[in-house]
Amino acid sequence: MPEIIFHHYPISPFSEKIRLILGYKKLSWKSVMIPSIMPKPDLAALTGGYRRTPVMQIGADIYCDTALIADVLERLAPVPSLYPPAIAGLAKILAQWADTTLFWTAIAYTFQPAAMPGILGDITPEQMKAFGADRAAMRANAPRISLAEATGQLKEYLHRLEDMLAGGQPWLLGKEACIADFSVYHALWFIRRVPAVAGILDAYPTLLAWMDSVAAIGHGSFEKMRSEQAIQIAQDAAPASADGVDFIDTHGIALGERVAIMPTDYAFDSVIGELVISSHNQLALRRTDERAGTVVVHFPRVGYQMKRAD
Ligand SMILES: N[C@@H](CCC(=O)N[C@@H](CS)C(=O)NCC(=O)O)C(=O)O
Repeated sequence: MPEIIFHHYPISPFSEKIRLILGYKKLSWKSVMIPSIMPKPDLAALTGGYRRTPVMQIGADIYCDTALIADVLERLAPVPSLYPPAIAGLAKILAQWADTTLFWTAIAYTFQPAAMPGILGDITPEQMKAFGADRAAMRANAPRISLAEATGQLKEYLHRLEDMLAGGQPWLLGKEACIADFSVYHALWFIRRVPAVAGILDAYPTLLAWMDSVAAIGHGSFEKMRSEQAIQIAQDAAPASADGVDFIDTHGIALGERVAIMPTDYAFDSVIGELVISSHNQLALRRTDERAGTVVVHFPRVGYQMKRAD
């Protein structure tokens, strides 16, 4: 098993999704703490500018976005599977809804004025202000729903999720856990950890019991690693070979051309390098960094956009 280096911070919901998947697959991993707001110079040395959280590193390969990180963990440790064959398509589609619609509804609900002090832990008003400014810049002009809409929509989503468990099944899609359990869980985890807003979940006891089962999975075993050491590991390693990976060209861009890749939804920081993978579900580019050396930065297809870099 290669060394799994996970770059994250404690209160990040998407990080909690992957920490639990690491636990589900009983993996050992290295934990590198990253800042929750910009600047993130050590993370940028590895990613080339992608700033979102979390990021997974294996040697000189850097994996952005939890959808792709989950796929890589599935490849490294196929059992137990995140994508049981009979429900794989449905699981991925439900996970994508949870990582976008449900997540942003949960965020809009949780960041209400009365809850502010409990959300980010023990921080000063200046730090709170800096956090707000950072997220406003990251989200650019992305629309944000009002608290009234978030409350009503969240209750309806919670009701639907509670209905999914009504037949007595242990996991959202049946007898086996799958990627959707982890994606739905992390958005609700963010609400539950803030006492001023957690009460909204009390009306859904079956959902709360399911949340307890997901939480009981734990985070696997991990040790702390310093970011400088993670950069040194990248510098000392060579990226994995991309030979034999399927090439699917939907952009009219050949392997080896210089490209810029960035998210389609928010945090539009582009990463520039030479295209090395353009497969059915992944895009990856190679770049050379002063501190990290030559690294390959991987992104999922879904949720990302690529352009030729001029
Ligand atoms: N689609 C991304 C979303 C990641 C995301 O939005 N993460 C939040 C934290 S939970 C983030 O990046 N916030 C800004 C930051 O950490 O700088 C994924 O699945 O990894």
